[in-house]
Amino acid sequence: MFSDVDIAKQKAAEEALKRVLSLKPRILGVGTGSTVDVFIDMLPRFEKELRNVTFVCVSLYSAYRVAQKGFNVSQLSVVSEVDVYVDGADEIDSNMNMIKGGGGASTLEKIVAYASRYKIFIVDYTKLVKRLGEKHSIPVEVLPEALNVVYKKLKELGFEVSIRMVKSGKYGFVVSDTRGVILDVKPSTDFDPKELELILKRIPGVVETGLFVDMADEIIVGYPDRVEVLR
Ligand code: ABF
Repeated sequence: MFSDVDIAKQKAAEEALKRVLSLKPRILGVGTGSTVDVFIDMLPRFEKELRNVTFVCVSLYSAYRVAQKGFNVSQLSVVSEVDVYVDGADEIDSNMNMIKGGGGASTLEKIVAYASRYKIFIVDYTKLVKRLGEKHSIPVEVLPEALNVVYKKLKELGFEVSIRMVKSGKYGFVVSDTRGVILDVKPSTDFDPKELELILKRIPGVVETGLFVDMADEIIVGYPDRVEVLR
């Protein structure tokens, strides 16, 4: 049985696929997460149209899944420009700013988004918020060597901070695909995403943050009975 949220994700992914086909990318960036998983599952339906597309993925997991379906996957390191990027998000505000990186991949997500000419984000309706930070902390990826320095600085700046831990199996820190440690930072209720991004990025050792400001060209919001496209 599919939940309303599952159906909403499917609707958003389907719409994104239509958009991708109409944009005819040569290089397609693919994000990660459960909504993107649905998108990846739909790719074989358009095997003919996508046969000559090169995929660049932000996680080993997505790269593995796209390759398993028989598509061409390239390393991000040999690509400097991406035509279209499709990814999910954790929260989206009314200005189309986002928190991403709940899955720990925000660094590669931001690099591929930055390199992409057209950026499409696909979410279900539960991701829309009035203010960023309502439901999620902001993931901040740090160099392992800088963990304590950055942690202390963030506390001094007044943030609530926690080191992301592996939730199942053995205890330990989550380590990203880019070998960073993730700090989850809870900001004050009232913050300007652009300013906060600058404050965080100014701390040496911070590799990237999950704040995506002015990044989206298009956000496809799935509902159980429709999609809405924000531009
Ligand atoms: C990626 O996957 C992340 O930036 C975000 O944290 C997450 C969204 O996942 P889901 O689609 O499972 O909600 O896009």
